[in-house]
Amino acid sequence: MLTQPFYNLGLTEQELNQPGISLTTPIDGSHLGKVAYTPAAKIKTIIERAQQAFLDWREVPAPKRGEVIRCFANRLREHKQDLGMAVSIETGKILQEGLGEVQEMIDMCDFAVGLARQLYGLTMPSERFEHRLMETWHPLGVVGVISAFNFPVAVWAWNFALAIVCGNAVVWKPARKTPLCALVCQKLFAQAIAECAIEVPPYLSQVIICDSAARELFVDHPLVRLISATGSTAMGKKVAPRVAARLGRSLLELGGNNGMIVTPSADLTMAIQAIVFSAVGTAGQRCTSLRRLFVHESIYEQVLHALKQAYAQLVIGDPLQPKTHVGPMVSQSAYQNMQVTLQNVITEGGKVWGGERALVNQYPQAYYVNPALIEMPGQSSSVGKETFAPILYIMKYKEFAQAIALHNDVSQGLSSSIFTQDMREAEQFISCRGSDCGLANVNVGPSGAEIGGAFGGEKDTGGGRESGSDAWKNYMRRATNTINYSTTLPLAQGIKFGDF
Ligand code: UN1
Repeated sequence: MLTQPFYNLGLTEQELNQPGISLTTPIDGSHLGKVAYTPAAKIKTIIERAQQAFLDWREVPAPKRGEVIRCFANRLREHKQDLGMAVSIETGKILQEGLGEVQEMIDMCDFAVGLARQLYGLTMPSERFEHRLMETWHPLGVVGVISAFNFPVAVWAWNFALAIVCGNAVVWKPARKTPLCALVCQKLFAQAIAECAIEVPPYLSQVIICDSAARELFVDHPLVRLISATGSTAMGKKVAPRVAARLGRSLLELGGNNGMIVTPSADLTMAIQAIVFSAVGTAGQRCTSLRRLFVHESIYEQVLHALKQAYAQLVIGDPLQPKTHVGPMVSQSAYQNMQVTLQNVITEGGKVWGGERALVNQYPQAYYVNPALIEMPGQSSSVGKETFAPILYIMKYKEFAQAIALHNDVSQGLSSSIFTQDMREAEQFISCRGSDCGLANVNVGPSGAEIGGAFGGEKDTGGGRESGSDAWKNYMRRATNTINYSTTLPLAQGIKFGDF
């Protein structure tokens, strides 16, 4: 029963049978349940309740707020298997990756717990006698999280864990394809609150399932001080101007079109491993998936041959089976987009291996594909677009500088990597004249980032940074404080204004 993990995680029969959106699993197209849309008329109340929760929560000392996230992490550890399965079932990603996503949540919670004692501000020397200049960080308010289907829980957790320890309330709008994972996370958070000794205000964490009218009300509401949105560049371009129009903050994690350069000195065994995982993992439906491969002409044939051999060994099928490497695509339309791109690249001079639908007889209602390898004569217009599918374009280069120029010659700037043993090439790639992406890796593929670093990218990727490092600052407001402990009132810049 594919619904079992959701029941194990606390959803009830009634909650899975509301009038509303009908949900199916990409695994075999079978019905999972129905969930209700949040009525547009309720959005305002939900946000106002979140604001009330925030007003109480901001008074709780940050380390105590961290304890609640510690309790949540304990729930996640306990339910890792069921939640990992729920992720697999709702998205179609293989169980290893579903479990990986839950681990990513746990890691993020652990990070946030530590951070709860480290929300540091700087102290600067004041130019004035007996004055102190310093920064303090305060909670922001209501944080709105818009998450995508492909990471239905981990990316929310990046935002949620930080937002909560920073003293905010969170309203979460999950992708319409993956609301069940969001609802079970709410259950686990409720359990965490119940067993934690900290008093938590009601409505600190809420989920809304929106049609477009409700989404606009959410995005436009002035009490939602930050909108953190993950999804396509097209979505970001709709959301960001609305938030900007009310001078709200947005944090965007949008499309990627990630590249890898393989140079003559590369360890090819490692490179092939990395290429295959990054290109076909999550059926090519990660923001960080590898889509563009630039191989030096001297090793091009060797790399292509090795990739074809590796692709021939991929096991495509039920993502819950331990031997499967590639599960289904998320939907029929995702599959159709892939096919349109494949048609287009042929007219652009591409030579395509794979890409066909697989397992049609076994799963007539699901969309499994053979990942596609495409030799491209150059970076055509299709290569410049992000098709959310297991499509890998392979291109030759001669000069290293040309490879970097080609690599950067797309509108997106999320993740990138180089395989080389030449330290000059490696250092150049991560220097200011190298990759223009938010993530630039050496001898590591572009997908599968750890939570400890700041995650995000430039250009059409939207510029946001989430998860580790100092990304917590997105969820707080900074106050600069000048304190005078002298008995006089000297003005800054030495201005003389007279005595009164
Ligand atoms: C995404 O695809 O939206 O680095 C996020 C990775 C994962 C997160 C991907 N840790 O691939």
